[in-house]
Amino acid sequence: MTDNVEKHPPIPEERLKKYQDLWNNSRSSDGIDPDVARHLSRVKALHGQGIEFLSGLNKEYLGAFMAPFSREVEDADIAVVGLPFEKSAPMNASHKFGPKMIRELSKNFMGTTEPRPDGKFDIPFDWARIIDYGNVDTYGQYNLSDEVETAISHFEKIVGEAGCSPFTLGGDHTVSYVPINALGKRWGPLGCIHFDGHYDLVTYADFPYPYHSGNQFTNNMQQGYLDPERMITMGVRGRMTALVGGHAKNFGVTVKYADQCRHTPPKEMAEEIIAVVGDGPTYISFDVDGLDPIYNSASSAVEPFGLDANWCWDVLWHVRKSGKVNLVGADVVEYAPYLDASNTFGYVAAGIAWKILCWLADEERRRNGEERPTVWPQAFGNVTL
Ligand SMILES: [Mn+2]
Repeated sequence: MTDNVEKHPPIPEERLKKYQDLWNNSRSSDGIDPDVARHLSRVKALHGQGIEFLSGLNKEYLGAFMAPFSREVEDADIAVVGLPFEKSAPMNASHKFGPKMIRELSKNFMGTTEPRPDGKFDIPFDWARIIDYGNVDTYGQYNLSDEVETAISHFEKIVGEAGCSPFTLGGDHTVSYVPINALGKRWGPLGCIHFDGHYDLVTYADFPYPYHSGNQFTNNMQQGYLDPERMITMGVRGRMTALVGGHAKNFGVTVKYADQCRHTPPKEMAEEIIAVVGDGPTYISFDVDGLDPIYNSASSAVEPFGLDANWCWDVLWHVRKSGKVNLVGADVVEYAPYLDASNTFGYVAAGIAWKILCWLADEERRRNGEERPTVWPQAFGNVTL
């Protein structure tokens, strides 16, 4: 301790005056990205300023990612749909509460805009009319086939009749059967970008049931709605890897084991994906058990030494940035919230879903050739900062 401290020179008077002026007169909306400013003032005009900011707003009124709850699929471009299936989860379950929990967590920390690696912002609610359809209710259906068929009837309206792009929240991986089937009927055979700890390529000959969480892809392949030659699976490891690998080879699905992914830079991985899926209609299926347990151990088939969530996001960003892939739908599945005491893994699942949703809204804008802003029909009350 010494008394003669030599102070660092003070901040020059001119700069200090500027900071005092900002302190007294500047609000956080001054100087922000003009597209974001336009979005925020539009939302504010809808009495929804509080959608973007954490505030006293009662977010029970809002759906996933702050989308309005609606079943008016004719007036929507993207429908977020919850499929609360869990009958086919092999071990520890609670997947049926996955859509509900991802929806809630997505409202807790996300706004309506998202910063991107290129310094710009995603503003999905200005680009496309996004609704949260809520969950397909299969209460009282004790047979998985009945549940799937109920969901199929909803997706016939959402995708088949209204032409919405579906973003599906699971539920165990059985749920992917439904959107892939509906989208395959609409667009022709899909390509698939698939993150998973497992192939999920079980056949009817292996296990004679029409629907479960291991045959959602192969059942669509044998009907011509999913093209195995345009499918790539990243993150495979652990149980069943050697056994089901024969199906991957015989169907012709491209596989990257988790260990191979770890040694592949995201940009290189993106190039491989683009080469496999091509420019045809493409679906993303993200099983959270593809992730390392540090990012997700709240699922029914946990495998150590999995994918890094940030690596997955970088890979997806590079694919998106290329502009070469025609994304028509996506899902995030297998999250089991009762195994997630701190909600950590739910936040990761919701975060991945949000980033893919931003991409899907960007694609929707491109396909439509125009921006179709989401309108929130509910009154939120005037929430001010
Ligand atoms: Mn899976």
